[in-house]
Amino acid sequence: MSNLRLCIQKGGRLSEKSLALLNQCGVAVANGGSLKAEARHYPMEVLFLRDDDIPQAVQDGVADAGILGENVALESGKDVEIVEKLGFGRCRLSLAVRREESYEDTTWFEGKRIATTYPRIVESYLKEKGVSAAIEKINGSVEIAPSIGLADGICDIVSTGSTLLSNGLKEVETIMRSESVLVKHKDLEPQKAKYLENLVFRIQSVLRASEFKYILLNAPNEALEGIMQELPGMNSPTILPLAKEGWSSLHSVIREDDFWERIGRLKDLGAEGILVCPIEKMIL
Ligand code: PRT
Ligand code: ZN
Repeated sequence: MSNLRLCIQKGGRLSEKSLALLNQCGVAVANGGSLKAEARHYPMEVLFLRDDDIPQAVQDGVADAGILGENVALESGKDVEIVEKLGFGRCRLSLAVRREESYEDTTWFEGKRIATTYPRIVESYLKEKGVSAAIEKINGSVEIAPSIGLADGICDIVSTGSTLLSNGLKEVETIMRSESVLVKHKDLEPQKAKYLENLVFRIQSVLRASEFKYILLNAPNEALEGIMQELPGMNSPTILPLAKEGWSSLHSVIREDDFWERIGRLKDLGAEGILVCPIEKMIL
């Protein structure tokens, strides 16, 4: 029976986090610098490739699945299916021009030259906006193109914005937001599809867990109803009586994103002794 073949980026920004995610899923992979590694505890082998080569490998069935930036998957134009967004490697693909330009809207780019590593994405964006500009494909150091007279503007990945800033550029349009994604071959054989499905199930449990915290608190019984309104939880909270007469302990889960606001309200409602713990896996 053949194992699942997953390719991940070799030695780039996404490599470590891809391996860490697999590890959290109980799949141990040694990154010993070789091109291929057998996973331990899972019927899978991992190929280490340049991110640009992953879409082709997955399309052609050289690999069954891959982890890469959504921007690279889209730019490749290859026929692969996005299975899951993975929440790391977040960035945006943006247009930028010299800081001193007075920019109002995309018509600024009419008849101009744009340097980018993402010609397909830029072309389809300009088409949608009805702007015609010359696209110069370059493979690295896109941010210096305007200062050396190679282009009027650029389209590149932006994360903090400090690369643009230190090259005298300003971000003027966001074309897309991107994060790492799991992609798969369009037509996997049944056994491999099962292995991948199981891996996706584990990934989802890990990702979901990172969005929530486990919360335990004590409260007087008469405050419980109000507190429960604040804690929708996974289902309904667990309530256990405390040795102290008229008091209970309540256990539930709470979303990470509005965590501090809710904690404030819980205290106002009479909650005491609040404990908050990370959740490692969350299976619904
Ligand atoms: O060798 P290989 O071809 O595999 O790698 P690569 O050099 O093509 O890609 P790599 O490892 O740099 O990035 C892999 C993926 O990480 C990208 O395709 C994005 O999906 C994602 N990602 C997230 C980023 C960034 N953040 C990022 N900040 N990719 C690149 N950058 C670069 C950007 O090109 C620019 O030079 O960082 C600079 C901007 O960062 P700020 O923080 O200054 O705005
Ligand atoms: Zn690359």
